[in-house]
Amino acid sequence: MKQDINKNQTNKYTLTSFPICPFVQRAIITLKHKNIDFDIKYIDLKNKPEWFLKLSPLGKVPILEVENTVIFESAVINEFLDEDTPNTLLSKNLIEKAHQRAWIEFGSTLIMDTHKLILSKDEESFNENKEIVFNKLNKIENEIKGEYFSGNKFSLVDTTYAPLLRMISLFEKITNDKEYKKLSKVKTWTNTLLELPEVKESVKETFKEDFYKYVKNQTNYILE
Ligand SMILES: N[C@@H](CCC(=O)N[C@@H](CS)C(=O)NCC(=O)O)C(=O)O
Repeated sequence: MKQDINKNQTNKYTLTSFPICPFVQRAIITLKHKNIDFDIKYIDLKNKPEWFLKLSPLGKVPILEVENTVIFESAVINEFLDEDTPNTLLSKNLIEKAHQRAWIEFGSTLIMDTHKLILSKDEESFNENKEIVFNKLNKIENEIKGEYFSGNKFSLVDTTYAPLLRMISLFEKITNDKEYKKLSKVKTWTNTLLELPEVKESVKETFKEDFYKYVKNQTNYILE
């Protein structure tokens, strides 16, 4: 459930986005879930503006401008946003919090693996990349504790995996695979996350078409 309007917000946040980027979406989900007011700037990653290259040390989105500081790396942005506003989305129990952070890190790597899988150019590389992704999804399957990753409370772990699970859900070559079909908890978790308004609203209405177009520009294999 989304939190009430954040009345305690003092800082002004500006997020720089490339709309189909899962790392950006992860930050938007946190902002929207916590009802944090923010401005958004869109850039074209193929034609990065000078002002952006000056602000982003790695030339990557997302970046979050707050006061006169630039924060980069989506996991750090998320933790900052979470700490800068009430009602944390991480466990208050230190061990559980470390466990959540570890699985967030695991999710960040899996986003890259999944991106690679989706852009595989032929059957051989697709199968190799699929093994890596499915191996990790199987590990996640054994960690999911309930409706959300950590049980009945939405957390920063969910914000990390929602964009990744949405990407996977767009490709039948992945979802029709018999190994994927066995991942019952991952599938239920995906359905729960994709129904959340903050997850739906973290992308434009044209996301599916935009993402297919992005993929098609690089390979046809996964869409064949
Ligand atoms: N580790 C970074 C990854 C961000 C990332 O890879 N962003 C991609 C778009 S999804 C990007 O900006 N790529 C631009 C480039 O590499 O030139 C994070 O979590 O923020």
